[in-house]
Amino acid sequence: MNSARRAFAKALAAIDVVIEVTDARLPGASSNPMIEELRHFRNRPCLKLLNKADLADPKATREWIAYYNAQPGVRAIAISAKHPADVERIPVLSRQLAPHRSGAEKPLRMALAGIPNVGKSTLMNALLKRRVAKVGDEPAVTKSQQTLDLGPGMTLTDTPGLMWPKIEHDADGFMLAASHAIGRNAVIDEEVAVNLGSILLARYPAFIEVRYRIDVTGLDGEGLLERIAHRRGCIRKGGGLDLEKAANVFLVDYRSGTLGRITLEVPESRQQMLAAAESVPDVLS
Ligand SMILES: Nc1nc2c(ncn2[C@@H]2O[C@H](COP(=O)(O)OP(=O)(O)OP(=O)(O)O)[C@@H](O)[C@H]2O)c(=O)[nH]1
Ligand SMILES: [Mg+2]
Repeated sequence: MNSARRAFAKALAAIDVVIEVTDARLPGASSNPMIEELRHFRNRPCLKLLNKADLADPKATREWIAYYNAQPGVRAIAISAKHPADVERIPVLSRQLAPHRSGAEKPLRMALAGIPNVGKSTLMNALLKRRVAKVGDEPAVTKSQQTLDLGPGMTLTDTPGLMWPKIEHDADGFMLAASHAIGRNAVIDEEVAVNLGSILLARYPAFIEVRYRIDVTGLDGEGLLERIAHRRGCIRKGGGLDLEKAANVFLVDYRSGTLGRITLEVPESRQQMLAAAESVPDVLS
């Protein structure tokens, strides 16, 4: 990852617009602070894409778009890389962000950047209308940068997913793992599922009730996982509940959108999380 970070920092010198791809289901947690820092350092404008909007809660997405569009140098839109009409907006908006770049002499140079598994390569393929990059629902599919011409006077660079060295807040780590930006070996599925369970019980209890046909009254994340294990017959050979299997059922249902259109955080909940983290004395954190 370190070399990918260095390569990105270097590439940015010859990039006019940073197209930061985030996951619309967790826009704050899936924004890489390092990309933001490097972009400011080079003074480059940002087209912020909240991708996978087809899986996210439309109301929450509207709140995030308004929040980001209030930031200087940022233009934010929600898209699905799988919807061609959404994808077509990207070159047009990028041009508006760097109007000084035009013609063959000064092509508009765009780079897709973001954390792993948010859909950068899917977008690269959609923008070029052919399969030039490998995609897959796991982190670190793309291993190196590639730059291609995107019509006359425009180039586009796909970059490997970039994580930052230390995820500061556990809540972010859990959201990232639930959405598969962090690989399976880096986290324990059961813990991730319990955490996802508590978020969904608070934000979307009806989706859980409908999908698993259970009453969620009084349940916490752990209780929910046990109920899912019962419901889905996740039983170990010896007779106990197989919570790891239940976690997998639950995570697959969430990731595929089967549970419904879900967003794990909104600007307000993120501000609260950050404020609470700041108020913890250093010795306890
Ligand atoms: N539902 C939905 N799935 C998407 C969308 N965009 C991408 N995906 C899926 O997300 C997964 C990851 O896509 P990639 O394009 O490989 O992601 P990436 O950002 O290039 O990932 P790395 O190369 O690992 O950094 C794939 O399974 C895609 O099919 C979208 O807008 N909606
Ligand atoms: Mg990729």
